[in-house]
Amino acid sequence: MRTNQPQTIYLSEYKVPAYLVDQVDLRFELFEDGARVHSTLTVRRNPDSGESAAPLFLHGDSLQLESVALNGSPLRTGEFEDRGDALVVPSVPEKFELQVVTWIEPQNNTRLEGLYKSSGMFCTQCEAEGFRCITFYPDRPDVMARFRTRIEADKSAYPVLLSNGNPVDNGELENGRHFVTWEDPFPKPAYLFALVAGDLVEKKDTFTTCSGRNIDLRMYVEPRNAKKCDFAMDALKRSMRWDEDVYGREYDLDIFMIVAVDDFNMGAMENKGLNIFNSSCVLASQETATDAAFQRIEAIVAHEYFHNWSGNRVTCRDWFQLSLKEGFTVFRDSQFSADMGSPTVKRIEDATLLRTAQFAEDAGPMAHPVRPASYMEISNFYTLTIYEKGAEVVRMIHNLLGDEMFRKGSDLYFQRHDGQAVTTDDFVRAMEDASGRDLGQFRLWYEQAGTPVVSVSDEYDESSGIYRLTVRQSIPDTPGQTGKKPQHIPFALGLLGADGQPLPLKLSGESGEAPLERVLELSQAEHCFEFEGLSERPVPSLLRDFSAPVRVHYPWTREQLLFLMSHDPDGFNRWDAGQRLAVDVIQSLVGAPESAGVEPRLVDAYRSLLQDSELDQALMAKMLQLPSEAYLIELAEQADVAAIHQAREKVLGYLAEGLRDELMACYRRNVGQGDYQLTPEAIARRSLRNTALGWLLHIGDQEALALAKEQFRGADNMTDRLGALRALVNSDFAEDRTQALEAFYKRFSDDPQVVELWFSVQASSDRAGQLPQIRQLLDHPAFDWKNPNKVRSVVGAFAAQNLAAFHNPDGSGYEFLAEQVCRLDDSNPQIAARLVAPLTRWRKFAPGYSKQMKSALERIRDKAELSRDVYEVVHKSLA
Ligand code: 0A1
Ligand code: ZN
Repeated sequence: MRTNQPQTIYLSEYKVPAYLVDQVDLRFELFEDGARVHSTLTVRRNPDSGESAAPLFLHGDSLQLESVALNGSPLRTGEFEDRGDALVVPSVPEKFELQVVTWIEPQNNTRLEGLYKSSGMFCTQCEAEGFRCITFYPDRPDVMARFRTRIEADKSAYPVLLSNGNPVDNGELENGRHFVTWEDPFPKPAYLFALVAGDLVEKKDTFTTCSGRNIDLRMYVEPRNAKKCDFAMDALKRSMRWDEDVYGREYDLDIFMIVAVDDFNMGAMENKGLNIFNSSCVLASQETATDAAFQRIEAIVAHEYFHNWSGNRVTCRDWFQLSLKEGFTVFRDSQFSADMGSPTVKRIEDATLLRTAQFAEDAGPMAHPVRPASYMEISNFYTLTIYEKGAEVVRMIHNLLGDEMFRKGSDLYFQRHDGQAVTTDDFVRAMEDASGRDLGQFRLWYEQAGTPVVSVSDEYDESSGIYRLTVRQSIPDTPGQTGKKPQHIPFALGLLGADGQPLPLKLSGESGEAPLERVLELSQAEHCFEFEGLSERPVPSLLRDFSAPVRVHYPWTREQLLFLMSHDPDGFNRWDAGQRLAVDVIQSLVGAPESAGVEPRLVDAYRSLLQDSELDQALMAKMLQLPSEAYLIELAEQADVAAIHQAREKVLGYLAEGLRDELMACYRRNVGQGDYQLTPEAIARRSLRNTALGWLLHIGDQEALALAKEQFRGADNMTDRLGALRALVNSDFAEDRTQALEAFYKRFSDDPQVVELWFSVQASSDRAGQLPQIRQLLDHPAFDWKNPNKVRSVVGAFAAQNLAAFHNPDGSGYEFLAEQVCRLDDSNPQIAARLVAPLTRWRKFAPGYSKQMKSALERIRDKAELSRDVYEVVHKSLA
C-alpha cells in the first residue's frame, strides 16, 4: 500500500454509491497464523444513482483473496478483477449476493487498522477506512447495512467473543473451538463494525432507561485490570442518564459493551454497542490515575457513548462531514463535563487547548476548514479543527439559539435523519428549521479555514457619556483559501466601572432597561457600537466565556488587566486577564538583557490571588498556571524558543521567590484534607498544593524539598505522587530526582499505564529529558515501538512538551524526530504522521530554528516508500 503520488480526494466529486448493501453476513475463523473471513453481501443497485450498468467496486487493503462467488456460483478469472486495493466485478445483476473469502494476518498487523492483535487478544479498528483491511467492501459511510457476525476461535485462548449488537447464538466446535454469533439490528456503515476475541474478565452492571428498559452494561478487560473499571462504569451510567435528561436520547440495544486494549492508535472508538478504548482512556484507580486522567476518562467514556446518537444513529455521508459527528459530540461531552464539575474550569481548559493547539493548526500548512474540501489521507483529518473548532461552531449555534431552540433543533435533527448518513449542512438546516433563525452566513464557519482576528478599539466621550467600540474582523489566508468573507461571530461582552461594578450596556437609540452583559452579533468586516449613558470610561471585558473561537486584539494596559483579573464577574475573563498580563510580562523579557526586571505588579497580583479566600479554588488553581511555552510560541511572530523559555523561567523564578511564604502557606493549607475524593474542590486543592510545590522546588527551596519527598512517599493517590515526582524531576535536586524516578519505576513497573506516565514525566522535562536521556528511554526494556502509547509518552512528549530540548539550536531534536518518524512510517503510518506535527510549523520559528526544521522535513520527504499519511503532511508542510 505504498505510493509515491497519493491522490487527492475532493468533496466536489462526491457521488452517491452505485450499489447499496442491505445485509452483511460475516464468519471469522480466527487462528494463530491468520484469520479467514467469509463475507456474504446482499447487494442491490442504488435507485438514486444514475449509473445503471456500473461495475461493482469494493475497497480492499492488504487482503489475500481466496474466492469470489455471485449468487452461489464461483466467479472465474476475467469475471472479476483483484486490483489489490479493490475488487471489481464488471457485470452484476440489479440484485445479488456476493460471497467473498479473504485471508488476513492480524498477528502481523502493526498499523492497528482493521483486525489486529493486542496483548494476545484480537480486536478491530475500522474508522475511518479499516474495514477494507478485513474484507472487500464498499467502505464508505453512506453505505449502511445490517451486520450478522459469527466468530470462531479456540475456546481456551479466546473464551470471550464479541461483536456489535446482541448475541443470538453460540456453541461448541471441533478441536476445542467455539463460536458466538452477534446480530446488530441497526443498519450501520462499516467503520462502526467491531470484533473482539480474548481471554478477558467481564465486569457487569445494569442501567434502566427512561422508558424502563434494562440495559446490560459490560466491561471487558485483561484480568490484571479488573480493579480499574469502576470509575468508567460509573461515568458510563452518568452519561446515559445525562443524554436522556439533556438531549432526550435513550439507548437502543439491550447490551452496551466497553473493551480496553493496550495497543490503539487513538483514544477510543464508538463502534455500535461495542466501544473499544485505549487502556489509558478507560482504566483508572486512585493509586494509578491522576485527576486529569479521571477527568479525561469521564469525558471520553461520555464522548463515545454520546456517539451512539450523534454518529451512529445519524452518521456522516462522507468523510468531509467528519465534524458532523465529532464537533457535535465533543460539544456534547464538554457540556457533560461542565455539568459534572466546574463549568468555568472546563471552559478554560477547552479554550486553552483551542488557543494553544488549534489556532496553531489553523495558522499552519495543514490548516483546513471544519468541513474540508479535499484530503489525501483521511486519517490525517482527525484534527483539533474537526473536533475542537467543530465543537466551538456547535457551541456558537447553541448560544445563538438558546437552550430551548437548540434542543428543538437537535430533536428535529435526530428525528429527521435517524438511520441516515448526512452532512453538516443538514445539521445546520435542522437548527434553522426548528428555530426560524437564518444561519446562512454562519455556514462560513464550516467552509473557511483560519482563525478570525477581531480587533477592537474604543473611545469615550466624557461630555456625551458615549462609549464607542469599533470592532473589525479579518480572517487570514490559509493554504488554498484567500480573500475570505466576514463571518457571523457572537461576541459577548460587559463593561466595568472603576469600582468594579458592571455597567449597563445601552446601545444608542435603545429604550428599556439595559442588560449588564450582551452578545453582539458581528457580521460585517467592521461595526461601530455606541453605548450611552456612561458617566465614566469603562473597562471592557471582551469575548466573555470565549464566546467564539477567535483571537481578540485590544490595547489593554497592564492596569486594566490587573483590574479585570480581580474584578471581572466573568470567571473565564478573569482568568484570561491574568493570562494576558503574564504573556505581556514574559514577552517583554524575551530577548531582553539579563538585567531587565520583572513587572513587580505581577507578583502583587499573584499574591492577592493566593490570599483571596473568596475565590473559587478551582479557578484559583487555573489562574496560578503561567501561560505555557507552547502558547507563547503560538503568539510569537518568529519564535525564538530559547529566549521564550528563559523569559518564562525567569518570571516563574521571580514569582516563586517573591511569593515563597504565600506558596508555602498555600501548600500547607491544602494538604491532608481527609479521604481521596474526586470533587471539583478536592481536585482544586490537589492542583493548588502541587503547583505550589512545583514553584518552590523550582527555586531550590529546602523545606519544600522535604515536603515533596514526604508527599512522594506517603501519597495515597497518583495525583499527589506524580505531582511530587514532577516537581522533583523539574528541580535542580539531581540526586533526589534520580532516586524518586527509580523508586517510582520499581513500584509501578508492572503497570503499563503508570510506566507511560513515568516515561512522559522524563521526556517532557528539560532537566531529565535531554536528547541522550531520551535515547536511553527508547532503549529501556519497558519501551515498545509497537505500542502507540509508549511512542507518544517518549517521542511525542519530547517533541510537543519539552520545547527547549526539542528545539535545541543545534538541530539535534529535529534530526531525532525525523529519524523516529521514518522508522515508524513502515510499521504504523498513522502514528508516524501525527508525530510530524511539531515540525510542520517551521515557518513560525526564528531563522536559526526554521532552516533546520525544514531540513528535517526534507529528510523525511526523501525516505523511500513514504506512506500516504506521512506523504501528505510532509509535502503540504514544504509546499
Ligand atoms: N471516532 C473516534 C476517534 C477515532 C478515529 C480514528 C480511529 O482510528 C484511526 C480511532 C478512533 C472518536 O471520536 O472517539
Ligand atoms: Zn468522536
